[in-house]
Amino acid sequence: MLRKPAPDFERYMTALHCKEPDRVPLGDWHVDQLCKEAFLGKKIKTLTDEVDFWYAAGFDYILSFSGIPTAIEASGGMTFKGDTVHTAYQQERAREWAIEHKGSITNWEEFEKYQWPSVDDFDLSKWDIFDKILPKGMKAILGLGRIFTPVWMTMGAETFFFSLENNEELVAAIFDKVGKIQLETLLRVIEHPCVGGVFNPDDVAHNSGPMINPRYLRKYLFPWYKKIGEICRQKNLGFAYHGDGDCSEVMDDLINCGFHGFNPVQPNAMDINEVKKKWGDKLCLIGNINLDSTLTTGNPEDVRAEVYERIRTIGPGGGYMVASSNSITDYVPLENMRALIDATFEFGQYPIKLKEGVIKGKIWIFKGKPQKERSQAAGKLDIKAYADGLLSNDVHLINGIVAKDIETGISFSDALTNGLTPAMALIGEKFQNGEIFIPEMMIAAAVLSKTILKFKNDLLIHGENKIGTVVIGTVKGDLHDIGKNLVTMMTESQGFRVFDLGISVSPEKFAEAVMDKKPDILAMSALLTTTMLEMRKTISALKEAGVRDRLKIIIGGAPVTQDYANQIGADGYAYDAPGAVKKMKELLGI
Ligand code: B1M
Repeated sequence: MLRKPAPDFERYMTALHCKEPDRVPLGDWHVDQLCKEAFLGKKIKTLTDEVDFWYAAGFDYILSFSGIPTAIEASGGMTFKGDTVHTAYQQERAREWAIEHKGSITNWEEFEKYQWPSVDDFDLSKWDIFDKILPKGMKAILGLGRIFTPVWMTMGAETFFFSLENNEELVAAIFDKVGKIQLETLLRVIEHPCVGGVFNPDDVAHNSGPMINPRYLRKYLFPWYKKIGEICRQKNLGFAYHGDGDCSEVMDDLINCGFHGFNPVQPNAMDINEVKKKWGDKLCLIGNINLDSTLTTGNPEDVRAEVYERIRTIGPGGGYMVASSNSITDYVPLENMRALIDATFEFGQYPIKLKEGVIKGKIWIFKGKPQKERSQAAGKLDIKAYADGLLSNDVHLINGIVAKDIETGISFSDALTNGLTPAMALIGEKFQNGEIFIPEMMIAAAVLSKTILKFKNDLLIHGENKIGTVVIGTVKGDLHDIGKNLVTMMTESQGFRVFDLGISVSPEKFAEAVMDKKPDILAMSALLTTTMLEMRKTISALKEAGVRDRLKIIIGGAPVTQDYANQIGADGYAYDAPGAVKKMKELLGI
């Protein structure tokens, strides 16, 4: 659609202040380079080209980053390049990701040696250029504030989670370093008159809730956000937060930090109508146009209908911006991105008086989160004591409890089956209920593995073996591995032999591993809508190799559903790690 762009940063600020501007603004923070170039019909080589995109697309701002990048973007040593994957733009691309198990700082020695950047190391010259070239009405938003993400990525996810329990001072010291550098960058950049706001993308949650206990976020992270928030408020700058997943538990904290806006209200993790009711008078909601389905597997009519519906329900009264539920990725087709922009202009004029059901299309409606698996913690041993022992992160303590039971004549096999296993299931329930978080789950699973290792000889003496073999991996093109690692640890800790193929595993590699390791179960994890398709391809590869019927296949990951498992002919699906182990046992009749 041809329309004359008329950027007006006041429109953005009015929406951020939860009031009605002239129309609902666009609110995305990241648009993939391929999408921008396809939209413009030219390569983006200069800052002027970059500004051209944001202007032509109809944004009231340009968003650009300065400060410490995430480890994944940092220069030197921290990234892997993977297999190429398809995009929606007739191009293949290699994905990059942070090294999975070990980061650059895992101990004090590495901390001391680490070359921390100073604000003077950052090239901030682009802000001078933005001062000169931004079109009338347009402002720049500083993408900053990633503090949580660089901290955990610099340490590596597992080291970070374990360090919260074992080496909290090191975690605190890294937060302090990163926070200071980001704050100094903020102070330097906001001297530029072109800057109208600050945007802070720093995921702290996943589909089930916060990744770590919010008490750590309150101690180490939110004080930094608060400092940045206070500066933004003093200088009349907009301040918005991007956090995937279910952030319900920390929404009040975010408001208290001074954020005006919350993005992306991930549709399968939070119900935007509920979020609007609870926090909509204090936080402008930005996003919710579904990247899991509508924007990626839907067509332009679906996108148009979903934008209409969100503007109809969330737009009235102000405090809403249309945006994707994460970012415009290279697997969002151009026509769907265009549909999002066009529909925002078409339906977003205030006052909004849109009628229900006028625009037809397949739209996402929140129907509650999938049912969590319930397990029965039962047995003759003191399950609670076992669970407390596992959670204590003290291998000697739990070994002592098990040894005491063995002294009374119980075999280790019994202790494992009727004590440790249900204790781990109980811990799984606590995780599902949000009573404990990823670090505690990982620690308990690791302690259990060590305990099994300690008593392994006893198991061998009694002629027992692993209860089954599992090959697991994250599918091709997908680098997300925290959930997959959790499934691996839980599965191992429950007595399975697990071969973890890592991330970005191609169908061919899965098939080879199946022929080589002869597992009872193949477990695949995917976190992206586009990579989910690799699960179907893997099943086809197994069929071609003639080994599909030798094993059971289980799939999972944030966008995966039972329906999808049925569609592609997998034998099982699980919502989370405890559910995955339960499903594996069920499939093997254990
Ligand atoms: Co990404 N990311 N990310 N990301 N990221 C998601 C997954 C996303 C859902 C966020 C959103 O929509 N708002 C979205 C995907 C949307 C979609 O396509 N449907 C997304 C996107 C878009 C992207 C990029 C494209 C962003 C960009 O570049 N524009 C990019 C893609 C990179 C790539 O993979 N090629 C990207 C990058 C990244 C980081 C590198 C920054 C980082 C990953 C680092 C790493 O894993 N080493 C990251 C993170 C951290 C996330 C979120 C915030 C958290 C994921 C996580 O680790 N959760 C995520 C948002 C979210 O999940 N709501 C998001 C913790 C973990 C314990 O949960 O992995 O879900 P999860 O595992 C769960 C269950 O899913 C289940 O068990 C676990 C819990 O017990 N489970 C299984 C997992 N595997 C299973 C297997 C099973 C059974 C259950 O059986 C075999």
